[in-house]
Amino acid sequence: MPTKTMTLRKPHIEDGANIWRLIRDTQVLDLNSPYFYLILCKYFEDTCVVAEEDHQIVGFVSAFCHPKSPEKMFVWQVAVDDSQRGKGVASALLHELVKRKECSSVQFIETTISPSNKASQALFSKLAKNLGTKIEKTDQIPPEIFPSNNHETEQTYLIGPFH
Ligand code: 9YT
Repeated sequence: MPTKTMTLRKPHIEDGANIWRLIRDTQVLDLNSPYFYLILCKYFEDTCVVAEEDHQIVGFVSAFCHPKSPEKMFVWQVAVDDSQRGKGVASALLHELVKRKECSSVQFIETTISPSNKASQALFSKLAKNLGTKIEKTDQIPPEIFPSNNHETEQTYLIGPFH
């Protein structure tokens, strides 16, 4: 059996539909509109990473630099297909992002994670450790400001400084 190789690369607009399917199938992340993912791929490709195996998208991370504080990058969603669990794909996606030349002036990562998403909390704690920096909880986005009344709190985490 040949060993499958995974490619980590920037997304392009044609990936948007498959990224939308990947996010939908996680059943954990907030599914945005298909057009949202197309636009992310078209305009934010420098801060998004796709993991591809056998021409299938099996992982995705979306992020953007704060418009007013470009040294801070907001990591929006990290998604890995169920078939890839336990292989370190999410961690590889984040490390790929941090080492991009376009992200060389980034010193902090901000992200939000729901209290029930322990896997994502562990992922970002490990990232902070690997980058030799700290992770701390900052503000929260409370359930009552979402349009539906069944959204969990989004806890904000700040990782850094690094680089
Ligand atoms: C790091 C991450 O994937 N956070 C998810 C934030 C939010 N619940 C969403 O967009 O799914």
